[in-house]
Amino acid sequence: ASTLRLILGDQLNAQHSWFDHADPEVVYLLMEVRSETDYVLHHAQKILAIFAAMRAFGEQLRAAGHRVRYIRLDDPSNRQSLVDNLDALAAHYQASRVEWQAPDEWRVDQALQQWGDTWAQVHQGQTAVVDSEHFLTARNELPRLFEGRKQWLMEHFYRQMRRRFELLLDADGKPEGGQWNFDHDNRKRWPGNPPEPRDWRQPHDHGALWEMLQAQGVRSFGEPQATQLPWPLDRTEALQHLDHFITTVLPHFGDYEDAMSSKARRLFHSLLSFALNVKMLHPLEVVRRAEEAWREGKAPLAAVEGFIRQIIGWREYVRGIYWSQMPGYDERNALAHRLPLPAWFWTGQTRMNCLRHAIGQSLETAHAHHIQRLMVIGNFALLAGLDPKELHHWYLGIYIDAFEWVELPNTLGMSQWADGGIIATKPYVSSAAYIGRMSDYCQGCAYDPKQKTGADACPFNALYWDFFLRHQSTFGNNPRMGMAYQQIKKMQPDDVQALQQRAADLRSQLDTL
Ligand code: FAD
Ligand code: DLZ
Ligand code: SF4
Repeated sequence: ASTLRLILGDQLNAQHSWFDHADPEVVYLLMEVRSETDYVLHHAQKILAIFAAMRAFGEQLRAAGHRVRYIRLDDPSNRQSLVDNLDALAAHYQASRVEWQAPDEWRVDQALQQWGDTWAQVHQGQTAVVDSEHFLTARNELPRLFEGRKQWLMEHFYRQMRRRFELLLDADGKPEGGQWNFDHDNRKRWPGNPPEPRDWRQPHDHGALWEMLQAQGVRSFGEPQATQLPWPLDRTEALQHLDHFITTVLPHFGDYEDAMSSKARRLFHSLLSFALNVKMLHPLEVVRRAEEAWREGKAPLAAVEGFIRQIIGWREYVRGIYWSQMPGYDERNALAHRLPLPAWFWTGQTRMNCLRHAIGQSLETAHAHHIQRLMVIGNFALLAGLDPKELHHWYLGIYIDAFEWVELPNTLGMSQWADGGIIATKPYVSSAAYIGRMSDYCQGCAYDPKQKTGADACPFNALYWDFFLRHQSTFGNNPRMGMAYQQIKKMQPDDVQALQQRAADLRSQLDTL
């Protein structure tokens, strides 16, 4: 009788206590399966990077003396689903016990629980779900942390995390620098200087893996970059990335956190989301490194605080939202938006320069930074009224770091307000003015950011005003949106009508923009 331990593709945590010592009775299982490649159309780099990292992880476990059964996608014994393979492997190894780490996705969590219940009953075996030892908060902790509060504000959560982990606190337990949040310092446009750091990532050749995926008929989209895959594929590489980010990039992270540029895709972002989300890096080691850089005078407080907030604040908070709202969160559509995604979401071929860059870059690199995701792509989708579930599937597929626990609350909640305002107290929408302020996109655009109506007018402008008009019954009394409605009140009826007409024209021909 032996114990099987399943390791999912986003559970590549070499620090996990499972691996503290090698036990010949324990067989670790990793499997490349169609049920995971096919639940959404993935970016090619995402499948390649996950498989390559899983393979490297399996090898490293073996080298450390563990027993590993690694099922490749084209292995003839592969039944192509996690649970069907578990059935076969449990029989093969005559397992008396099967264990897995709590999955981060509701779908997989359910599937494994159901499988485990049946298997344990039929075979008188034991199952156990253990912690993934990655996150800073427990899955179901959020409702308790917000007990008695009407609005579940991230900022409230974040301050509790700062205290709990004693991050950026002075000797009296007060926030360093006298305030919790330095966001107002972090909204600069990037003037082209300091120069964007060179791409510090090490390219990997996974041409053979790509050929296998194609031979097996695995569908994907985006540039595979199979022979120069740039993502960190094991913990050693991930630590090198972290090191590079902390020493050379972090000092500028804050200033240009919200900036966008057609000349610099990464700007001063960390590109650590993949390594974090597949658990090669622990969130606490990342933020402690950032804090240390500040204490040593190597990075300004505003940059360090902003970076730490993304990880111990937003990242943990959205995970808590996910588990408090699932199942059913992915069905929410508070604004009843139903338009299909325009075809250029899959090609980047649009004359709107901001979207051409943000989507084109996403297709090429499987990455876009936060403001591109939120204030260009998400903003357009919300203004145009695209179907939030369709959009959710697009985001879940395209980004290297996209796993449902983090992608869904960001897309459906933060960016589309489709949850009715659980995450975002007001919708993240803007006209061309914001994009023009934070980027150089408008300068190279076929549309005129100053015009609201007319064939050359920037589509964001009419769609922006039309959004407020269409959703007046929902937002008209929201004090945080009062300004927009005040401005609408001052408009001439003819102007309002022209805006609505322009918006209707745009929404009827999104494919052609
Ligand atoms: P940096 O800007 O360097 O930030 C550092 C780290 O902070 C990130 O690696 C990430 O772990 C964390 N972080 C920052 N913002 C968020 C956030 N809003 N939520 C959770 N963690 C955050 N992030 C994902 O990891 N996976 C997703 O699928 C994902 N989908 C998104 C969809 C939309 C519509 C939006 C608006 C945001 C989404 N984000 C997602 C958040 C954010 O855009 C990415 O984490 C970030 O761009 C990753 O690049 P980076 O590592 O260079 O981040
Ligand atoms: C994303 C992904 C892909 C494409 N393929 C696999 C796979 O073949 N095997 C696997 O174990 N995990 C894969 N993953 C990651 C899973 O989808 C992820 O573990 C679940 O969504 C739970 O978060
Ligand atoms: Fe985007 Fe409008 Fe600016 Fe063009 S003018 S880049 S469409 S915001």
